[in-house]
Amino acid sequence: MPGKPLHGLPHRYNEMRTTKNSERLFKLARRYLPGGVDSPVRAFGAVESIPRFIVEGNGSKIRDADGNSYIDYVCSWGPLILGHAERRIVEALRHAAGKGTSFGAVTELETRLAAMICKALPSMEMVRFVSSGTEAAMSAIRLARAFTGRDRIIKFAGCYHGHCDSLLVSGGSGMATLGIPDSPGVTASTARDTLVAGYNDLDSVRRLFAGYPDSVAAVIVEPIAANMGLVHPASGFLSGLQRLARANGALLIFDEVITGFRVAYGGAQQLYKIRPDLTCLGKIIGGGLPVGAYGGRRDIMQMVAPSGKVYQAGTLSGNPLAVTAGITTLEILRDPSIYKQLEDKGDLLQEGLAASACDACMPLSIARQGSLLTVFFSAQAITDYTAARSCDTAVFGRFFRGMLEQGIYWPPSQFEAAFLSLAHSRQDISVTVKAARQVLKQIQD
Ligand code: KE4
Repeated sequence: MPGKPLHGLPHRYNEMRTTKNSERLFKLARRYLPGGVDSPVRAFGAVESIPRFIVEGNGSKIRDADGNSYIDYVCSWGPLILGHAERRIVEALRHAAGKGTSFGAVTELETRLAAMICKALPSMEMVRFVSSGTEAAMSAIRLARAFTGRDRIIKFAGCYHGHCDSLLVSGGSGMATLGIPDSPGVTASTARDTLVAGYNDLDSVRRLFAGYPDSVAAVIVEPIAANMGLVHPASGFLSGLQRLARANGALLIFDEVITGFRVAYGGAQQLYKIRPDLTCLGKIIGGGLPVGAYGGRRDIMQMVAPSGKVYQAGTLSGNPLAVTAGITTLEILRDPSIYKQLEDKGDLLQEGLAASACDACMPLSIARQGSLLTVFFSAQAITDYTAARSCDTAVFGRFFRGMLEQGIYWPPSQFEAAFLSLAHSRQDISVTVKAARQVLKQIQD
């Protein structure tokens, strides 16, 4: 209820949660912001619910404008691996802000964060900071085209790399197709330079290279996909991509905006021992403030202006506050015990959710990598976008709304991943599992 202390957990079950302030604020927001939001998924359209207007976060909890508190499994879509308002990050920001918020000039901070990233991900011999994952992917694509002198890109159905035109493209029917615009405003000519393959389908990639010889600049892939829900690469998929790219004179780009520093300090490329030519980063490296980055082989990165001719720029690139939050976050993540703690939390949640599904006789398929997890409402294992789209999104919507009622803020889409943070306690996970058991049983009754 209003004014309920943020830490006022455990939740009282079945308590009616008023949403009148969120409804009022959403109505007002829709007057000024398209759909009332600044990013579509926040509108809760996929789950037919009123978006909760959040006023505060602390640790694993968030509180909305009606005073309802929730255990948060969105965590700002990944950046908050240490939880909300982490004390050391807030203190570092407070100190940095007192010295100015932006200079549009070089600072030693950017070099420090770049050096930390290059040490964590050795494939990244040089780095350029931007302000979002979209900018990182967009710039990496431009650079790959310049380096190879080729126009075409191969991406994968179900993978998302931000909203730049070249990558807002989906496959036609079936796989290994010419791209079609995923949004009005993306021109057919732009989409024609993007080829779409099937995730975990190396043959579809072979067919595209054979069908468009000497014209593919790069293959861009989420090494562990998390935008169709979490889908692991099949054994040999990533190494196969690397072989095919090299054999055809194309670059391999890992989009690690989600997986970077999430699944391991060295990202998915550390787990799978693959050295991509370029990598995109975001989210965690900004500690909750706007940062993206792209980087990779020195011979490629030297082409970026002003050392080379590939133009890319940004008023707030390498912003001192954002970089301070990133440095502080990565310094904390350097403690190797942290990824074991995150693994244990993820395992506890996965076990509990699987048991709840079993108790409720609800066929679910749960995919997890460390603190990244998706509950698929499907009895089959999800290995690609076609399988992901077969999930029962209506039942997912009921699950989401039921969990929200129970004070669990689950990602509002079947095709997103849930994020645990270091701040999620065993108590949080126990409350979450109990809520899931109750909600899944209600759905089945
Ligand atoms: P941003 O431009 O949103 O910072 O990053 C784009 C991006 C690039 N690459 C990957 C693998 C990504 O997942 C993203 C963005 N992730 C989504 C969540 N799946 C952001 C949430 C949103 O769009 O509001």
